[in-house]
Amino acid sequence: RARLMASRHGFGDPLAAATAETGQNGHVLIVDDRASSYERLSAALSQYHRVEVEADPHQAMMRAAESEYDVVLISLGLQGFDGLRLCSQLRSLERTRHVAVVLIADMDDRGRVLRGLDIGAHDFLVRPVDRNELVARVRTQVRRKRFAERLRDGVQLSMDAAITDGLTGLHNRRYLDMHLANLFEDAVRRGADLALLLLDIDRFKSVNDRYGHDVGDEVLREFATRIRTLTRGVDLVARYGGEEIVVVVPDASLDEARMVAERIRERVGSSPFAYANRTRNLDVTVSIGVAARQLGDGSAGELVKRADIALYRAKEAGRNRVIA
Ligand code: GH3
Ligand code: MG
Ligand code: MG
Ligand code: MG
Repeated sequence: RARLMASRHGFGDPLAAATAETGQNGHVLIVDDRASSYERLSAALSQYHRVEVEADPHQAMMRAAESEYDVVLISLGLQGFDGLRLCSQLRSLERTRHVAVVLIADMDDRGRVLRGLDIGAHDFLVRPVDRNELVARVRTQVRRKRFAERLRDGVQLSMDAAITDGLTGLHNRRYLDMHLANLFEDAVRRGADLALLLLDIDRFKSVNDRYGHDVGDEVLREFATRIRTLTRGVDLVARYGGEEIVVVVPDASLDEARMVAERIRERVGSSPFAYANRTRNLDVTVSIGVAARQLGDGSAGELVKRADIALYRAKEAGRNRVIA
């Protein structure tokens, strides 16, 4: 694609080649109310970018919030409006704060240019604007913005990966440890209920032994899916250990949590788990220990301990049951 664009603009034009090299054309909004000025800017830039012009700064703000511009060029010579105000508005709104702002200033506007850079403008040009310099600086901003976007996406991805269990897609133990404490403190502050379910698949070792580790993994994924369908967005579902899952249910009493647990136990045990592309299936059951916050609990750890004891008793009592 870069090569196509380079040939369209001619290999002899180094600016065109460099712009094509970014692989992205960029979307530019020029905010300027003097036709003689914006026509020149637009003519120079539209060879390389998708360019729009807006003379009204209020409209410009609305358009910037609605469209994905890479660069907003703001003339500081607008009639009755300080372009710097638009600059700081763009910076303060979530939808627009990543757009690159380039100021176009008159020779005697040095003071405002400095203030503009202070409040977040990325670059500036002084009139009379040199065409090549304009194109080069806008291209640099498009590139910089794309680079920052890739960086942000990467950071987001690795943050997601750090709190997600790779096999089941549930939250991992680290996330549970971080947020269970928050949920507990929040419940104490509000004087609200808080319940915790500890789920453990029955005789899971024998699933691995009989059918292999891969089938065990498939069962774990299906187990997680069934639990997810029975919990709400506010519930915290996390893989606690190998075949153990914790469900934290805010605002639930012991009785309410017992009913949630009973529904999960039923959903797991009532129909067999498919594996090997749904050509085979096997029966799975789960034991669940339930605990709820009591007056005098000092930390969420005490809920986990009581749920663990209840789970142990459920196993002792013959498995495939809920004990609260
Ligand atoms: P019970 O809980 O009913 O007492 O019996 P169990 O056989 O489930 O008990 P145990 O906790 O001793 O065994 C859990 C097994 O889960 C052991 C381990 O091999 C298996 N396991 C843990 N993590 C994974 C995993 O990610 N994939 C697979 N396939 N197996 C796992
Ligand atoms: Mg276990
Ligand atoms: Mg066990
Ligand atoms: Mg088990």
